[in-house]
Amino acid sequence: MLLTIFVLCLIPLTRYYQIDQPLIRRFRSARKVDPLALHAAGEFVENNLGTEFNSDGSVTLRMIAQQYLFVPHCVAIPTAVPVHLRITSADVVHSLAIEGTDYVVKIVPGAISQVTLEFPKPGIYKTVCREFCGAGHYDMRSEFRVLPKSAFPRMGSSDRGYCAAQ
Ligand SMILES: [Cu+2]
Repeated sequence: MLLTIFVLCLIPLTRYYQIDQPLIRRFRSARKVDPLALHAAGEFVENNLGTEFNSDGSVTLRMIAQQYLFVPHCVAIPTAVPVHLRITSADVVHSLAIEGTDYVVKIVPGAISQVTLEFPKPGIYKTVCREFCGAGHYDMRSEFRVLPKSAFPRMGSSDRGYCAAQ
């Protein structure tokens, strides 16, 4: 009996990264957003989604996960620069897994997940949701188009990069 309890207690420890940091952050009240008001105000309004070039050469990529899509559906990213992905959910728990890499980001409504990614080589990276989120889960996909830096036009500070803009 004691052993069973002990083993059950160990499971959350081994799954720490899945249970997980956005959720813990949420209770620490850092990086909170209102999932029902993402479109209304704040950094996740529609014309702020996509890639933004920062003055230090890095890129900030803002996305929303919702049943059953990622917004924007396709984003353009330059190679070999730090990409600060900031993503949140408009409804339930999702995750963003980038095929061909080890990157998986858990996305929890009410919290912003932030990770820094880097893509050394150009290519098309398919991304999928790996958290079962409902009937349309298996169609929940998007695409990262990683392009050489020269493929990007000079973007103003209010421009955002996504595939249709290329
Ligand atoms: Cu899903």
